[in-house]
Amino acid sequence: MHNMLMPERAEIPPVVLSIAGSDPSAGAGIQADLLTCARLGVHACTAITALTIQDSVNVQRFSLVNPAECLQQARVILDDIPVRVIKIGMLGTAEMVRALAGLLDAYPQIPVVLDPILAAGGGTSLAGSGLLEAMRSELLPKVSIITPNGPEALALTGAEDVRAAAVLLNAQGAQWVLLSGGHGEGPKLENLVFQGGILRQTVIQERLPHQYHGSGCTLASAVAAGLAKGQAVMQAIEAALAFTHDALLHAYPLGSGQFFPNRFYHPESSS
Ligand code: PXL
Repeated sequence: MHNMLMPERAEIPPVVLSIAGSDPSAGAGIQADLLTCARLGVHACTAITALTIQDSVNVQRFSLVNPAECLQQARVILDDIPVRVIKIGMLGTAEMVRALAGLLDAYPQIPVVLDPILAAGGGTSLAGSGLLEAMRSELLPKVSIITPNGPEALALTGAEDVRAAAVLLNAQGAQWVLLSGGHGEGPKLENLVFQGGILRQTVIQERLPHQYHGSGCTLASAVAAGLAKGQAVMQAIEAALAFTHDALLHAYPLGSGQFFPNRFYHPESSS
């Protein structure tokens, strides 16, 4: 019998698995990943690593999900659903990193996009002791694209400038480094793409005036969504930078703090 609830030919979107923390304001975290992927036509499955308690100003506190339970969330999805890309956000502790590194070993064919979250936009640390070292030694060798901002790249490598940091991240195993330029100064920002220790692309953008909540999550998710749709790495990176810039250009204030990226903005429907 014809099933009235199923379209004749179901359009099946590509799937990203987002492993990240929950942000109740939906500016950052797993909610940002869901919104970004949805807007880009990608189905995001989720495995939650942490529950944060935060508003538009800052994270007040957070509690971590037990790593074994986080892994189970991911494993049942990976065993049932054809995940094209794994996107990783807030991990919180070295234990979570180690658990996840073990999981990734079982799925070596799935590309991994890592947004190395160390702190909330408002400054609160989201990194437990040993997190940096565990990320460096256990996670970087399994990463296809890492998307640090300047401070994250410096903290992860101990380098004194961001270009040297990107080269080190490649050397430590991350195949591609998308170093976002939002934390610098001046009217223009420089996003740099490194592969094999070599600068492959520079994308200059206008610096926008506000503080934004979840710009990094939006960027990394958009990269993951592009890869899931079959784009080549450089194409996915350039499209993600453009998408994030548009979302920030049209960002809106909701609370008293940072602006929220506008992931509903459609250029064609804006006139
Ligand atoms: O924007 C970084 C970030 C990522 N993930 C979660 C967060 C934040 C910032 O607050 O709360 C869950």
